Amino acid sequence: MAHAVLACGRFRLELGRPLVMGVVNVTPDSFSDGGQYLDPAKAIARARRLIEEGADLLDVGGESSRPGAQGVSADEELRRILPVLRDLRSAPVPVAVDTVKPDVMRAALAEGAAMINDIGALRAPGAVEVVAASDAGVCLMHMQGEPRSMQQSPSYRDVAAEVRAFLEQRAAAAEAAGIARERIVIDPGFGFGKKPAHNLELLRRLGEIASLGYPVLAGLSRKSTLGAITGRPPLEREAASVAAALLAVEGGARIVRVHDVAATKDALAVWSAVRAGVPGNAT
Ligand code: HH2
Repeated sequence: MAHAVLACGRFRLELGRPLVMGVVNVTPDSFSDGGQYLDPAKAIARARRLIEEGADLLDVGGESSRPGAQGVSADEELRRILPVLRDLRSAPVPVAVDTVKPDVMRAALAEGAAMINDIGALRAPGAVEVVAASDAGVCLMHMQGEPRSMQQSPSYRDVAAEVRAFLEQRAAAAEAAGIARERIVIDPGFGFGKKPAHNLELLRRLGEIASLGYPVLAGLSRKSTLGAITGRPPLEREAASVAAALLAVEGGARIVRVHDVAATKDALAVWSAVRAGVPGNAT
């Protein structure tokens, strides 16, 4: 079977092996690394470091979506991310921008962003049109509620079935608006309006999401479910995050969104080698 491909801007990413998306949070308040990379020079250095560590793509965000986050204006978001995007314009890997705002999407695409990563799955008025008018890839993520209140009382009758139905509907809306299928990635949105039990069930049943036929992106890195399991604070969750990334890939994810790129790459190299049956020659 031919390997799936993700078309995003000037890139075509082969999805025959799991890909690693490195997180660059240009924010003062992200849950695990808030404030560390708010200075553009520090964010750029971080991005370059993640590329050196083997990131297959980057995700640059200027607004935290942690539970309880208040949100920032489009102007402030752009002030944070544009210097980083400008510097990465000719980066060897695609740069995604993590935003829910059509104005931010438009400006980011004009600065060379190759992908829009939208935790709101292009539900903001005008968002689908902005992406459709570009050649960028898009990640459509499931979230119940909104960051300010999403962890207050998440509830589902069947979390995997509901997330699957939502993603199927949002992907159909994107395709209907003219976004080609090979530009679309779907994401169950671990931690977005979900209790630990919901996240674990989604991870166990990730194959049901993958069965929609779009590449699945999974973001479990450093998240609080891993803290609930290990009792560790965010910056001590690297091993747990690597384990979760491996489980996601085993469950059918094609892209994992992580803070700790080098460790995740090593773990996935082992996974790929076992899969390929040829040590040292994993593809
Ligand atoms: N998780 C976060 C942010 N964006 N995008 C996708 N597609 N999937 C995710 O799971 C996801 C995401 C939250 O992580 P982080 O960026 O580290 O934190 P914050 O939102 O506090 O900046």
